[in-house]
This record gives sequence, C-alpha cells and structure tokens, in this order.
Amino acid sequence: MNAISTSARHYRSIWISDIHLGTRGCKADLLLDFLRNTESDYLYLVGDIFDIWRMRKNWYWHQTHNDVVQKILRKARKGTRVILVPGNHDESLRDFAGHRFGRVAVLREAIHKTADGRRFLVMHGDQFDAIVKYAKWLAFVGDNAYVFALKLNMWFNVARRKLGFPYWSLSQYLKHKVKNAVEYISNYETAVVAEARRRGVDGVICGHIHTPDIRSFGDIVYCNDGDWVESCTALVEEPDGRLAIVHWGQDTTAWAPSRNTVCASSSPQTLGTHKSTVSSAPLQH
Ligand SMILES: [Mn+2]
Repeated sequence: MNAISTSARHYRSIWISDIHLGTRGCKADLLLDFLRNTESDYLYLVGDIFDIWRMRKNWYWHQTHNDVVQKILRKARKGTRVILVPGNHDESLRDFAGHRFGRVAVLREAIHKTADGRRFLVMHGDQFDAIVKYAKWLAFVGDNAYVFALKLNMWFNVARRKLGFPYWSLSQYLKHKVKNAVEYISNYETAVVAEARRRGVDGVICGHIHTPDIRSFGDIVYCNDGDWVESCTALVEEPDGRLAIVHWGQDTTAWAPSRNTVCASSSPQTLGTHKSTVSSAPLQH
C-alpha cells in the first residue's frame, strides 16, 4: 500500500499547504492519493498542515491523517527534501524554526531556487492579514507604517494567544461579508507581492487564503498553492522550472496533466485562471 507507484509522476518540487490535519474538513484521502501518485526532489509544506487550534478544542484524528504524516515521513526517508514552513494554525511549530526533525527541516520562511534560476520566497502568508485589513489607509502612510503593521500583527496575535484568545483571522472577520472576499484576495495578493519586491526575489509562493493561483504582477510571480479543504490543489515545479497548479480532486482516476495543470513561465502576462471563483463557504484560514 505504501509502495511508490511506478507510474508516480516526478516533479522537481511540490508545494502543499492548508491541509488542516486534525479537522473534519481535511481531505486527507485525496491528499494521500496525490502523495502516492507523485514524487519530487523537494516537498514544501507551506503551513496550516496541522490545525492545532481546532485540535485543542475539538479533537478529530482519522487514520488517513496518520497515513498522510507517515507518507510524508517516508518520502523524507527515501530522499525527498521536506521543508516545513509553519502557518498560523500550526504556529507553535514556529518555535522550532531552524531545527531539523529527522529529515524534515522547519523554517519560518524559505528561498527556493527554481531549475531556471528564479528565486522564490516561500512563506505561509498569514502575516499579511493586518495589512489587508488596513490596506486603504496604509496606502497613504507609506512604507514604515506598513512594516510596523506587519510587526504589530505578529505581536497582537502573540498577546492574544498568551491571553488564551484564538488567532484573529481577517478572513473569519470577513466571512459574513462575502462580497468583500474578492477585494480581500486582491489586497492580500498586493501585500504579498509588495513584500516579495521588497526582498528582491523573482516571486513568492504562499498559501493561507485557500485560493490557488499563479499570476504575474509586473516583475513578480505570485503563486498560491491552494489548500486541501476546499480546492485540493498543489503547486508543482517541472524539471525545467515551469510552475503549475495541479487540481487533484477533479480527476483522481487517471493522471491527466493537460487537464489538471496550468503552466507558467516567467513571462509577465497574467497566467492563472484559478482566481475566477470565490467560494461562498466560510473562509477559515
Ligand atoms: Mn493560514
């Protein structure tokens, strides 16, 4: 059952995030199927892999959740370089940033160099929630206030956690205002892209908002690997460095890359087509 299928599709890199292991919403069976049918040199786990918040309140752990963890550890043992970048739902793992657990490295954020030489900042992306909330007036106050708001967002949530409150989530705050979700996603992307530009990288790879996408914003390529609660998507890098989104839930009976992928190069036009639908389901990132 655990044997790697001979038909497993090989990628240079795979990014998955927002799995939310430990909750009923997690599509662990589909993810397991994806993991069994793919292999890669690099596997990035881009945050919210475990939903430690909700597990504290309401424990839900299915056998398939174990299987996902075992499968990932097995890949690491077999030579895949596994990099875990914690998110806000598993933020306690951030305390272990810079450490290795067996063959799994934990990092707050990572820089990935693609086969065609582009540098991507890899991070979960929750630190931009406050930026998005205050996007309108932050646009007027300039760069220092922006950096300050980023820090404030972090300390605000550290304080809330110490006081026993859950993480303040912009998306939950907005969930009863679904018409604002499009604007929210747009502001989020703008904030993430601005950070990538500030860091001098070619692109950014994140998760958090459960909306898979590959798009170019001028000189910066924005990639979001989606999630395994709603969209069941991964971001993949082909051996030549091209990036694509794989929608696993849509066709799991046969491998059909031409239907499942949207390819992107570093060319500046708008590339993704996955932004068109905004789920009206409550957003809980
Ligand atoms: Mn998140």
